[in-house]
Amino acid sequence: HKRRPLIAGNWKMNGLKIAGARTLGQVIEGYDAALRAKADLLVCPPAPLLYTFAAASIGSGVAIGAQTCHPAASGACTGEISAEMLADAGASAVIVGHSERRSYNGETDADVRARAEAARRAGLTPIVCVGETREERDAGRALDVVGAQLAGSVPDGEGALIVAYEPVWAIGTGLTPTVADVAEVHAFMRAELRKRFGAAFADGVRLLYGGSVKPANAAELMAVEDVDGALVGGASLVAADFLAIAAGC
Ligand code: G2H
Repeated sequence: HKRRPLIAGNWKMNGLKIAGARTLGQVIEGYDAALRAKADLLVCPPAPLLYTFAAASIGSGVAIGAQTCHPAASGACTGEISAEMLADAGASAVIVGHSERRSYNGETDADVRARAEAARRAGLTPIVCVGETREERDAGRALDVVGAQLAGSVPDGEGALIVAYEPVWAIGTGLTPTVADVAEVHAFMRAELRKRFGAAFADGVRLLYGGSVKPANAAELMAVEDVDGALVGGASLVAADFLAIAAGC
């Protein structure tokens, strides 16, 4: 691998205190020397679990992240959580612009960029998500859509950055694009980042694939040159599966 792989678990709105702690404990216990040599691990639980997860993972090498953040640092925004608060709770990264947030919460590229900027301001690494819908892919527009989302959602400046390519039609559906399609999109994203930021920065950015990643398909996806890890939803809720995906790096 040109970049150290990252396997990130997006628990979405799943995981309660007791069962979640058990799963995290299994992930920590399973993150042995062989796995540490292969990949970084990041677990992104629902926000109420962040603080205890961060405390429980100290010294384990497993990092803890959040699933979204508000653009502002503080203020009258009932129900929202700032990047500063996530950092205060022990998160080191935050997913921004997941397709579920883009579609259910109406987040635009500009919103996603503002959240990514907030993450950097708070010292968190933003994991910026992009990806086309089935209709867009069928219309031959996948690269156009991904390029536009990348241009609009990734902040200026050479700060911390991870990008996740998640084709909307592959999310939670069990469907995955072909390895060739993933390779094409990831090479395209790398090229777009090089154009905008130069190779020195772009070649260091980790590009994750997300969408129905499971132990059975992880190894072939992780073998793609510009795939530097995975953003795992459903399979990250089972520690053995999450660890098996990392073992496939
Ligand atoms: C895509 C992915 C994780 P899943 O949303 O972000 O979820 O692996 O369940 O498709």
